[in-house]
Amino acid sequence: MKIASARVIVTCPGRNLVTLKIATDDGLHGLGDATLNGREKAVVAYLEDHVIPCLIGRDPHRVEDIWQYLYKGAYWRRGPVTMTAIAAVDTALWDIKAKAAGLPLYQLLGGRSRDAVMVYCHANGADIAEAVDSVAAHMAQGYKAIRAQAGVPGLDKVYGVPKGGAPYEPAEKGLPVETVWSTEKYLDHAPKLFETLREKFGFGLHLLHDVHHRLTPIEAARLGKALEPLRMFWLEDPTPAENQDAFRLIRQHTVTPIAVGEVFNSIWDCKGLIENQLIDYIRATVVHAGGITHLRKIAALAEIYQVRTGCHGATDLSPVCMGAALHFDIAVPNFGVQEHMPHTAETDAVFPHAYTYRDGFMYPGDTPGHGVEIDEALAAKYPYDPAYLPVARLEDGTLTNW
Ligand code: EZ4
Ligand code: CO
Repeated sequence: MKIASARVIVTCPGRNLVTLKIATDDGLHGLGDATLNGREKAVVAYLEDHVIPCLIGRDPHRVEDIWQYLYKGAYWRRGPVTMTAIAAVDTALWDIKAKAAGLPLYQLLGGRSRDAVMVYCHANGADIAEAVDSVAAHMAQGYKAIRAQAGVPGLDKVYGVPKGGAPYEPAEKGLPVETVWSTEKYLDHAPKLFETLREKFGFGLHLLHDVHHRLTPIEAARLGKALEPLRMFWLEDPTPAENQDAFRLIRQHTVTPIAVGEVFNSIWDCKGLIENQLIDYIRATVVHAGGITHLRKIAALAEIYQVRTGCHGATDLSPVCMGAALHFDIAVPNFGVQEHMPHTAETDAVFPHAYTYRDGFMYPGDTPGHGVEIDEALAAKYPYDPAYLPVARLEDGTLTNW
C-alpha cells in the first residue's frame, strides 16, 4: 500500500477547522485534525508546502517511521505549528491502518481498558446564581463532572463566560478583542462560586475549574488552598507552564489536584512536571501533541508517576480530534477524564461520526478507523472566516496572559 494523495480541507461551520485527508493507492483514506485556533493558515501552509510532497509514495503502515521522519527530518523540532501538522498526518495514518485491519482504532492501541469514557462539560454564568443554574442543567443531562466558570463583579468579560448565556466558544470573528483582567477581583470571588456549588449540590459531583494561566505561582497556591475544603476534581492551568518549577511552589502549599498541558506540544513540555510529580492530570491531546503516536508516549511516562490523562476537548479541536481522542481514552490505562464541549449541529453535519454521548460518558463506536468522516460538499459551503482568541490587559493597560 502507498500514499497516493493528501489534501488539506479548511471549513468554517461556525468556527474554522482544518482537516488533512490522506488517500492510498488501494482506495483507503484517513483523516487527521490539523486545527490550531487563530493560526490555522500556518498549519495549512506547513502541510501543503513542506509535508504533503514528502508523503507521496510512502507506505502508510509505517506510522512510527513517518512520525520520526517528520520530527527529526525537519531538523527544527517541536513547536505548535510543526506538532499540529505531524499530528494530522499521524492521526490520518492510524485511521488508515485501523481501516485496513477492519478494526476500531482502540483495538490497535491494546483494546478497551474501560467500558466508557467519563467526560466533563462546561457550565458558566454571568454571576454565581446563573452558574449554579447552568450546573443544574448539565447535571440533568447526566454529566458526572462539570467545569464551572462565573463572571467576576467589576470585570466586563471573563474567560469561559459568554455574553447572553450562550455556550462558551473559544475565538471570535475578526481581529483579537481586548479584555480587561484583575487578579485581585477574581481571587476573592472564585472560591465563593465553589462554596455555593457544594452547598447546593453536595460532594457527589466532580467539580473542575480553569484558571486559564492567569495567576502567579503564589496566587495559584492561595486559590488552591482556599478551594481545598471544596475538594475539586482539578484546578486547571493555574499559572503559565513554561517554567515548570513554578508548579513546585503551588504543590508545596496545596493538595488541590492540578491539571495542565492543553498548550503543550511535546513530551518535553511534560517531562519535569510529571517526573517531579508536580501535577495530577496531563491535558495534552491528539491534535496539538503530535498525534496518537506521541500522546501514547506522554501517557506512558505519566503512568509510572500515577499522573492521569485529561485531554483538552474544546470546540476548536475538531470532531476528528474528538474521535481519535476517544479511542485513545478508552484504551489508555491511566485515563482520568475527557473534556467535552459539544460541537454545533452544523459542525456535526460536516463531520459525520461514530462516537456518542450518553449519561455523562462518551463511546468511540466500533466503526473501523477512528470513526469520523468529512462531508466535503457540505464543508465547501463554509469558507474560512478569520477569528481569533481575545487578548487580556490588566486594569492599567499592561498586556497579560489570556
Ligand atoms: O482556551 O481551546 O479548557 N479549555 C480551554 C479552551 C482554550 C481554547 C484555546 O483555543 O482552556 O477554552
Ligand atoms: Co483550559
